[in-house]
Amino acid sequence: MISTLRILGPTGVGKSTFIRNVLSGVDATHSQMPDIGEGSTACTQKITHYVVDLPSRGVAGTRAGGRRLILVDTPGLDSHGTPEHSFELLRSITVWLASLHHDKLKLGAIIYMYPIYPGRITRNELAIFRVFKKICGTQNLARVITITTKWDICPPKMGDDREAELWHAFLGQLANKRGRGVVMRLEDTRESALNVLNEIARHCVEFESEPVVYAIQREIVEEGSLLSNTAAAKALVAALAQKSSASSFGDPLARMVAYFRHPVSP
Ligand SMILES: Nc1nc2c(ncn2[C@@H]2O[C@H](COP(=O)(O)OP(=O)(O)O)[C@@H](O)[C@H]2O)c(=O)[nH]1
Ligand SMILES: [Mg+2]
Repeated sequence: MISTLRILGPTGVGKSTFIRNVLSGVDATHSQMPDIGEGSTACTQKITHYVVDLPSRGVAGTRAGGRRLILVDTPGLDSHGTPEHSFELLRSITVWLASLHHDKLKLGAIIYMYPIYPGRITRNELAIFRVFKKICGTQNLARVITITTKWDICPPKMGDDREAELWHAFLGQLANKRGRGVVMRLEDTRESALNVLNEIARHCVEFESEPVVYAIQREIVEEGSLLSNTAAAKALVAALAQKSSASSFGDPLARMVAYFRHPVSP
């Protein structure tokens, strides 16, 4: 059984660190290891896949034994400075999700990582959450696994406040709906990475019989929308326009439409 896990989150949150800890915990012989960034430097420039074969007895006794997990490391949508990089990332995430749906393959889970430290959630991060929500569809957020990092450098009281703030800003809409969103705390250790992986694998098993159609899959594959007309693309344009001053950015929508017409490799 194969479960594909898409890992998203801002640059520097610890996506590559998590994958590295998982790989070294499950199989010490892995030749390909993700590079770790310094601070908030973007090390992950491209979407990269890592294959994790769980031992047949499972990890710490889950039913997920013998399962193959494919971890897809995805750079932050706001990582690289130029809007074209963000457009390209949205394009590749969309192509990937749309082709999965088109081929009737299921996505095990979407994992969103967020650093609990430092700082409060900024307007720009809220805008990026909005893009993410539009990719998923609000009704599917309960299926997203949210992982928080950097607890070791965060004062405990502040951590609890941030977690509540994150829940409210990101997953708050779930409270009145199905309320099944999962938020997990991750440390930069092999043990913590495997515990979290275990929970993720359990989640995949639990929801296997209830496949989800994410909003952008529906829009692109079922409704035949152009990427620039999707809700996620519109939210990304709004996020980027908010971040940059109007004069340096030009007309964001026109710039995105032009990019999607003639994409160039970033
Ligand atoms: N203090 C602390 N640092 C972390 C943690 N996770 C990752 N880092 C550091 O954060 C930086 C960025 O990590 P990286 O995995 O490259 O982030 P990515 O851009 O999301 O892939 C690196 O210096 C990591 O060592 C954590 O839980 N606590
Ligand atoms: Mg990385």
